[in-house]
Amino acid sequence: MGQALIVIDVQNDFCPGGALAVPEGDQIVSGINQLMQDADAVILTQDWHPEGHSSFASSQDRKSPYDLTEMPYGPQVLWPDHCIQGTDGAQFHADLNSDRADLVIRKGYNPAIDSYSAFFENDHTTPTGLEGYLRTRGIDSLMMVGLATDFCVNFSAVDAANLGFKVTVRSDLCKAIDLDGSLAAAHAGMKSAGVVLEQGNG
Ligand code: VGL
Ligand code: ZN
Repeated sequence: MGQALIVIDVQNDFCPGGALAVPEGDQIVSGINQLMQDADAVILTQDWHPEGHSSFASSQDRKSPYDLTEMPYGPQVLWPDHCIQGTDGAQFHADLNSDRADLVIRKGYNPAIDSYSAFFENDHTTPTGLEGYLRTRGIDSLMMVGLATDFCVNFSAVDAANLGFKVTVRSDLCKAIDLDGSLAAAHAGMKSAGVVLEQGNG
């Protein structure tokens, strides 16, 4: 059975200079391009929000970026406006070899629900369709890289492991936001879900 490389949200807004910049987010791009060379399948995810998305602090009364709020589906961090559909910030980093992708899966387009994971929106029930795509292609093993380690990579890896995929995260090809211990919590959560965290081979 095949393996897929899943590249999470390597987009301008998550790189230095972007609206929700992840420190050193751009430094993983060339390593990811190299990994693409021997992957059976390459899938890119793209955070893709409509203007005024409910996860934006600007869309809520008296809230600032990085505040926590309560949504009908549970707690939600509020973010600066980012990855708005069609904007330059939502485009892939210019050096990412996006031509190599078999599939680009967009997420976060539902105005009322955020979507960190490549598999389910943050209500943990609405599917993105990626599971079906992978299963019908006979892919049972996933390598994950990208941004941000503690949000979209973490949620994607844990969901994939819970769905029964064999999941490895290349931590050296991910970068974190690290809000209030979120990176340590993500590492612990991924390990307990059975995700293998790998540092690469030099
Ligand atoms: C992400 C926060 C908001 C991510 C996306 O890609 O990790 N984080 N939207
Ligand atoms: Zn987002």
